[in-house]
Amino acid sequence: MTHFRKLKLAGATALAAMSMVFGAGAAEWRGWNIHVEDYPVSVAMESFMAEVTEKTGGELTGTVFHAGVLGDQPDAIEQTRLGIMDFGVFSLGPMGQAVPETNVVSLPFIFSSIDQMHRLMDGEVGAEIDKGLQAKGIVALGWYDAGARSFYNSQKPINTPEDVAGMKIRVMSNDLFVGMVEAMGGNATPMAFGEVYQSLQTGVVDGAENNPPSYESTNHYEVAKYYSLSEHLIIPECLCMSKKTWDGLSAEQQEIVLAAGRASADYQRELWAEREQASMDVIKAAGTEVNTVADKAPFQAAMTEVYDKFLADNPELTDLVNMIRNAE
Ligand code: BDP
Repeated sequence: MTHFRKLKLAGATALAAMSMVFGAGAAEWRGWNIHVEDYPVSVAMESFMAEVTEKTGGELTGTVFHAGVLGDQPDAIEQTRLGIMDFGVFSLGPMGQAVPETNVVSLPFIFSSIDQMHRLMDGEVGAEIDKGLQAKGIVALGWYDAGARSFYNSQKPINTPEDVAGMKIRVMSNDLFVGMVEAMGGNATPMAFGEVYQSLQTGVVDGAENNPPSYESTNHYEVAKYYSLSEHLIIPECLCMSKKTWDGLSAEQQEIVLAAGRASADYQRELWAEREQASMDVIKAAGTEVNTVADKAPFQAAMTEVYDKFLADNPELTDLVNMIRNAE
């Protein structure tokens, strides 16, 4: 027997022994993350995994892969549904295709504030969306903060919807965001997050939209120096687990995992608040021209057609939309 073959056999025996000790669910979890390592989402995901490992006495272990090295978000969502990926933090923005309920939080200006978003996501609205996710093979363990998204571009400050007209704007992959930009007269280009920097730099797009930490952590401010606080989207993010992985856990493990997910969401929200401030400081120091959109009403008015089309296409989601719109 060759040395190599002996080694392989020894490895296989060790694996078999491990699965006898730990059962079938003993494989290392793989966690998907699009952000760089020091981002609030990333730090909270690490703390989630560490707590799960600690509280299960090492029964459940895993690795978080940061910076999108495991691929783009739409693919990662599919892989999580299939159980190829065990968990990940996803913006609900690009989830609409797979899970229609998530689209309600991608409607522009649907939440009146970040606090309202948290309150509703931690209550009935979050529960409804979790139901939709579960039907598609995903369990929501906690809702993370992603602040509010605003426009940035390389041309000029935006103060009115007319300022967006004629601009090429990158959006996340979801028809709702295409409709949103088109309703202002702009041209929307759905594109992966990782491609935006170069597209801004080479003029493939004039602008994009995101929250301050993402605008800063991706260095987009270097190539699009006008940041206009339109705050048109407040989209929560989900610490999501594959239902396949979840179903393979014991009741006791599920309890630990859920508690760790909730705790990591609380932690992430704290980190988020700090990072938002720090990011604003970084971009201002770098010479970004930041302007507040004094009157958001014309932007909101321009969204009427987006809502009309959405409700016509998804009548079954009317109650969920109204639950948010009528909330205090
Ligand atoms: C960031 C979200 C991330 C999205 C990204 C984007 O945290 O999940 O992929 O925006 O614009 O704010 O694609």
